Parts: sequence; C-alpha cells; structure tokens
Amino acid sequence: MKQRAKRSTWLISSVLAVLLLLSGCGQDLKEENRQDTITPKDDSLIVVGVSQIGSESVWRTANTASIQSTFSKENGYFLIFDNARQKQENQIKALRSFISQQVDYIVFSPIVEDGWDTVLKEAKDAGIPVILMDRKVNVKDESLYTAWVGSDFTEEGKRAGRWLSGHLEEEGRGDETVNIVVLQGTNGSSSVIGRTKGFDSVAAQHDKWNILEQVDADFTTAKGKEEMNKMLQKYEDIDVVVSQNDDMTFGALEAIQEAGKTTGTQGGIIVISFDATKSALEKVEEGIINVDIECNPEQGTYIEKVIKTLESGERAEKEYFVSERVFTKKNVDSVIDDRSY
Ligand code: GYE
Repeated sequence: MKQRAKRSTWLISSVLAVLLLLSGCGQDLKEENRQDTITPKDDSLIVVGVSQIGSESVWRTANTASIQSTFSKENGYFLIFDNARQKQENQIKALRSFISQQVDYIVFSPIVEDGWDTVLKEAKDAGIPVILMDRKVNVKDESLYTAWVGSDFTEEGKRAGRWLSGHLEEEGRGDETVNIVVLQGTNGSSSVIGRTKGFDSVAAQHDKWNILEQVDADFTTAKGKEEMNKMLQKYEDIDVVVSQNDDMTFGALEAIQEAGKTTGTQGGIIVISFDATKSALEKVEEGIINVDIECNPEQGTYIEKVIKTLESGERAEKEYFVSERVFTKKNVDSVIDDRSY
C-alpha cells in the first residue's frame, strides 16, 4: 500500500520535474532521463533510479547494459538512469534528484568510498532503500544503505598474487628477484583498494618481489599507455605488469610494444590483467596477456533479486557476491565464444 501511494506521488513529482526541465532548471539531467521523466505511463511499475559512474571502461559499459536490460518496462520497472561522467558531485546530484522524485529504489555505483554520509542520510530519511552496486561506501552508519552487490576485490587481488607465485615456481624462477609495476584505477575506489590490498598481501610473503611503483592510471586505455610509457623510461628491467583493468592493459601493451619489448607466455614481461572482457581474453588466447582475473559486470539480476526480496517484505542480506574465475591460456577457450562484452 505504502509503495503504491509513493508511486503515485512520484508521478506528480515527475510532472514537476518536467516543468523544471522545460523552464531550463534541470539541464543537467541526461537525455534518457528526460525521455523517461515525461513518459510515466504505468504506476504499477517499480521506479528505480540508477546512478552509474561513467563509461570509462568496457566493463562499465557491460555493467550498464546489464542494468538496462534487467530494469526494463517488460520486467516491471521504470528505470531512471544517470551517467555521472566520473564525477562524485554528479552522482550526489543524481541521488538528490532521485530522492526528490521519490523513486522506489536507488541503485548506485559509488566512484570512491568516501563522502556519502550526508546524501545517504537524506535517502534514508526519505525512506528510499539504497542498493550499492559494484563499489562500496565508507560510512559510519552501515544502515545508510540496504545492501551491496559486487565483487570480492581483495580476493581478486590475492588471485593475481597467487597466480604469479605459482607461475614463477613453474618456470623455476621462484628464487629470482622480480620487478613489478602496478597500474591502478581510480584513486579511492573500492576496486583499487581491494585489488591492491589483496595483491600486496601475497607480495608481502615474497621477499624477492620488488614493487617498483604503483601509479594511478584511472582505469582508462589512454592513461594506461601514458603511465606505462613513463615507467618504461624510468625502469630498465620490468618483469611484471599488474594492470587493474583490461582497458589500462591495452594501453600498457601499446607502450610496451612501442618500446620494442615483448609480453606474455613467450615474451619478456609477464602481464596480469583484471576484468576478463572478450578482447582481453583474446589476448590471453594469443599468449600476449598471461592471466586475466575475472570481474563480473553482469550484476542486474543480482540487484533485481534484492529488490524482489524487499518487495516481498523480507529482509535482504547485506552483501551479495557475484561469481568470478581466473583465465589463462589453459582454460580461456571455455568462455571466449560466449562472452558478450
Ligand atoms: O574493473 C573497471 C571499471 O569497479 C569493478 O571499474 C569496477 C572497475 C572495473 O572501470 O574496468
């Protein structure tokens, strides 16, 4: 009953939002929002406001596609989607707009962990459940969000470390000094914090692993190339590149090739990547990337399960982990053809 009343209030506020838009006060709303805002047809639909970080990577685009296909009108949802273009302030604006539209649920992927207490308190006070997607928030009061769906980033980092340890042993290089450089993604994000912590915890058990530098390359190909270039100029002898997503890996591979060096199973530099997107898995198959630690972007159905649980009046779990694997040349063929992103 409460839900239905809320949904009709939402219709009224949508009309107000349209008036605001027409008067030019809502220009920061995206085109797709505008469409959805002016065509609320059916008040039995569950209204979900989604604030996405941006479109920095292939992973992110796949994550967005998963959300858009899950929260469709055919499935009973009215999706208001906002792309924050890599700015926390845009995400905060989007959340406030969802609150004022009295959406039924807020789903969002926080670009960084800090700085959400105030806006999440506003959502809580408005009685709107918040489901975190992919990344987490660092808040004093955990009741400020209802649930989180995403990856175990620390475990991903450990998987990378464990793979490297096993690989060096297999190659009879277990006692060698290895020089490692790390390309990190967006500073302050959960994926970077977890992957770094996990890898570092394995590195700490290996005296001979020498982490030369960990640099911020923002999860993008352009930055990955730029930062890799700098490190190739700075360090003569790089044995391992750990790149915290596939997009940066592609940039790094370009820089390495241009420097006249080789990578992968037959090459000079070991490359460890994260995400396991199709084009990167093809590089694993070719032996150019040694290993890809999967990060599963298809989180829409998991989030829908949380919403269905809440709709039925039950309590949701606080954390839902998506399933993930590790791919090398040995097992990559089992997945490559079916990969849609
Ligand atoms: O690995 C990267 C994206 O937070 C898991 O963000 C996500 C990361 C993903 O841009 O490609």
